[in-house]
Amino acid sequence: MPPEWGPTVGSRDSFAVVGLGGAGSEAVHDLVRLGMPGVHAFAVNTDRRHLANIQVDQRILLGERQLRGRGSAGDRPAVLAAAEDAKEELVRRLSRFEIVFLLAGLGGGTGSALLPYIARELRRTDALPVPVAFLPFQVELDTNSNRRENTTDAIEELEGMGGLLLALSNEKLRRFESLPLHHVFQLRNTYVHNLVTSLVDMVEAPSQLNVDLASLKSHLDDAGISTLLQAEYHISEPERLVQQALSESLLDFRLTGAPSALVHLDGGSNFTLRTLDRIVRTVRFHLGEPRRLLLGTRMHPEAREVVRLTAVVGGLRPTAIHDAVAPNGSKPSNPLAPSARMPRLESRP
Ligand SMILES: Nc1nc2c(ncn2[C@@H]2O[C@H](COP(=O)(O)OP(=O)(O)OP(=O)(O)O)[C@@H](O)[C@H]2O)c(=O)[nH]1
Ligand SMILES: [Mg+2]
Repeated sequence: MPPEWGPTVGSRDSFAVVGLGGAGSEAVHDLVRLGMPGVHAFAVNTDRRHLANIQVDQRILLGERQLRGRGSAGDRPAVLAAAEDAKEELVRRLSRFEIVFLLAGLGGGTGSALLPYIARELRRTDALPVPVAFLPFQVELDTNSNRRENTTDAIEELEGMGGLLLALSNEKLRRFESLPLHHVFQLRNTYVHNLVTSLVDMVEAPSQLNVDLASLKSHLDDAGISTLLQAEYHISEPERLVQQALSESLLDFRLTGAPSALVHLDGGSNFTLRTLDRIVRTVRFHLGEPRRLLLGTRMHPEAREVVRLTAVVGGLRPTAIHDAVAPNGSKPSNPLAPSARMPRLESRP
């Protein structure tokens, strides 16, 4: 257990991160290593040996009867059957949290089955599930029809549910292609860590203009498919802050003509109304006049050079993530993620 590990917050346990299958569990392992105070970590897998090496609070082995603890080798229906057997137990353990981040690499059997399955079951409870899907490399999809089918089935089910859906395509990691692969996955996991901790901070810490869990949930109810964006930038360039959140994202998304946004800003005593205006104006410009904009701020008593923006942007096209796994050549361009620049991937202090 890492030294940063703190007690869970509040009377009801507040937050959980749950790794599903191999890639999802490895991602949660990294998140824990980067420090998630107050966040409970789980790993769920059909592969006993893989599960044993993951550093989390609780490990859950599924499908011993069907799969004998050896993983599913891409057999999504077998994992769905195993999940059905364990449904009550899974829901009982996970529904006591306010927000449950569910992480999985799509394409294999375990993560592709469990991500939509558990998200759907949690949506029937008071917990807010936040699926985080890692989309396979194009070559995996082009050369393996089972991986493609598992991926598209999972995405279709997730998009059909609406709500928050964070999809990160491995293809976007090609901008780091000269680095070792494990390092690239670590960079991506650092990016996910920033997203998770931003959302947790946004709903948890008291603010001047408050965005709490209830307002987040009611915003999501009406927003269709939504994504989460996060950036930090120097206070002197508020426009760059917004541009960075939108254009340097590793997430896959495309907007409809009528998006909505919940924007939360975290700054210091030197954060002025003029800075706020410039940020809001830039958000409105980039989102093409959102039909709804909810604003939250938290200003710390000391001056801060850096402003942090966390945004939940709704109104994504249901086919947006599909596009990310479309066969080569049939991909439309992403109007809001054109940048090939290096994103800032360092963890926040
Ligand atoms: N090992 C690993 N794979 C990743 C990672 N990120 C994305 N992937 C992708 O995750 C996809 C799913 O692989 P796994 O997670 O191993 O599959 P699984 O969910 O355990 O499913 P089965 O092993 O088939 O039961 C693959 O297409 C990988 O390309 C990562 O950080 N580590
Ligand atoms: Mg596996």
